Amino acid sequence: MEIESELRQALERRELQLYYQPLLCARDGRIRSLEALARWHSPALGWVSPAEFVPVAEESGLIVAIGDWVLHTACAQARRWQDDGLPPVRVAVNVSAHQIATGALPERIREVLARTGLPAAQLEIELTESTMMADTEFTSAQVEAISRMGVSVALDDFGTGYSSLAYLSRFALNKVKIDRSFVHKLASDPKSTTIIAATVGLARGLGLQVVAEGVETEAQQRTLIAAGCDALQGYLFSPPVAAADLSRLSALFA
Ligand code: G
Ligand code: G
Ligand code: NA
Ligand code: MN
Repeated sequence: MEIESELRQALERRELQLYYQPLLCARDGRIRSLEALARWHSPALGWVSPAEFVPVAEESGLIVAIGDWVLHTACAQARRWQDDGLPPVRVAVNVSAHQIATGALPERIREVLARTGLPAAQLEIELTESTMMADTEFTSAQVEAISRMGVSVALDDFGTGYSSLAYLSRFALNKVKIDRSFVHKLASDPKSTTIIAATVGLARGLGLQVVAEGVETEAQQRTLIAAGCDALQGYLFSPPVAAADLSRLSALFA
């Protein structure tokens, strides 16, 4: 398959890059964290969306090497921003079930933090419910080990998987990210408002932060802040941008 064979060489050819999307604090509008998102420009295929290449990377196992590159690149970048004089920001990286399954992720994170000099508190990993469903005992032990280092752990795309409620208490989580499908339906489906309000209440009760993803309108922003979300992420504030372009947002850094 063409995507797979091209992807195999993408890392060494330096075709991947990370974009960063800010999360704004609901209280003061400041940026305290950024999500790193992989982007791929292939000379043969042009821009390939992560919605296309991440699944291929998962099936082929390439996601382990790519995820490792993402982790190191994001931590090095977060460290560089701070060296450049920006207030400390946390960088969030998406972690695949395959990376957890290697059993080596806690040690890799420890190495990358040591090598880049980024404090553990400035790194967050994002896991999805489907990741948490795989071999739950093993996965929760791995997540626990990562959490004990002081790295923040977020449950991504919350509400799209199964048994969400069980995972909230079972894993060492700090944050839930409400999936953008709920945010998208806010205006048209009153049930979405109820689901979001209930999620915030539940998360609060468990001591978790709540982020809403996919915020595109001011009406959504108002509703989500009223519902008690701690931070908001979406095109309304900024799309994912290249590291160099973040300087335009620097006035918003906490
Ligand atoms: O950035 P975009 O919305 O196009 O991403 C599409 C999907 O690809 C999302 O589900 C996102 O989580 C995933 N994705 C983007 N970057 C990474 C990455 O570095 N690692 C993993 N595992 N998934 C990623
Ligand atoms: O699955 P995950 O939550 O990691 O996916 C994040 C993806 O969501 C990013 O690839 C980003 O491009 C996309 N995204 C970010 N903000 C918005 C938004 O406001 N609306 C929509 N539709 N997608 C968004
Ligand atoms: Na994510
Ligand atoms: Mn998400």
